[in-house]
Amino acid sequence: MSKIEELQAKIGNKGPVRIEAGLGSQPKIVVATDQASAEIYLHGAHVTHFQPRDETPVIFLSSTSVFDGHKPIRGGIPLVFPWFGPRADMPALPPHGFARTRPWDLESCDVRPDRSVQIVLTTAQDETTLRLWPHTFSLRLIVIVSDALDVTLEVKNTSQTSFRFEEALHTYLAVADIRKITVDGLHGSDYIDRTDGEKRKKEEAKELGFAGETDRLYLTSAAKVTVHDPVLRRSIIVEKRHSDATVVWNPWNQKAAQMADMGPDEWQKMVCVETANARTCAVELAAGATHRMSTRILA
Ligand code: TA6
Repeated sequence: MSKIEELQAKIGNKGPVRIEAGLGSQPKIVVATDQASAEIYLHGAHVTHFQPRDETPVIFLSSTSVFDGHKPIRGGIPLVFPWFGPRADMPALPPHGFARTRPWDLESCDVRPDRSVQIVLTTAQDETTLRLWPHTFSLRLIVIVSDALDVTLEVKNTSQTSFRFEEALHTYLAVADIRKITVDGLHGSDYIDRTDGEKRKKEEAKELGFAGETDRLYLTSAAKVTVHDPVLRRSIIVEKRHSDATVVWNPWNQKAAQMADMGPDEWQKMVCVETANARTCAVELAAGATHRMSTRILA
């Protein structure tokens, strides 16, 4: 039995949900309800598509992303765990940790009474992760597709001692033109400007606009963030729970040109608004304890 047949047999005949061979023949879960459509790859438990009915896609996916079951997917919602960006003490390790490059397992798939679909994916430590990070853990990604997209990353510490970790739902939102959008919900928050020597600053803009490379880690940002897109005449709302940090990122033309997996000029069509806990917001998790960080994305 192929992996795809095995997964299809596991979920059975679930009406709005099916398993398909995605790009690079990688298994993906396809959800199509009367409220929205969504796609999730098992590689990295990676949501690559979300589109409410009567809307254009809300999530951006690069047309040149690699789908080889090893490299991270470019676009969608990469999962960042257990460190954010390059690891401070070991910069040679994979940036953003290993959750986004792991093969995840399908735990369950349910159509709920309100016709939303809940998919749960899991992974845990193995020899590879223990070489990179010496802790045992289990992760669950809970995705609910309704007219909104709800994503929860659950981290359980299965070891005998506490550990500290960083995390992010590194969400690539689809926009018509990065130069025309504005982002609100960040005014007054302290941030680390990663394009300016990691200087600590305070967000003075009531509405953040974009005119060049932007890479900001907001450290006092638990409230919802809204992306206003006047060209598409829509606002994307990113609500957060148990997340004190928000990252806003666009590579702009020069950085994007160095990225082999970002399609030509596609940097103009995306903005990352990441629900996160990083740096001073990193999570300290006691032995046996569980932490859940969630985002709800609606347009
Ligand atoms: O979250 C923003 C960021 O850390 C940027 O610094 C940027 O490089 C980006 O993530 C993408 O990282 P990646 O490892 O996916 O190329």
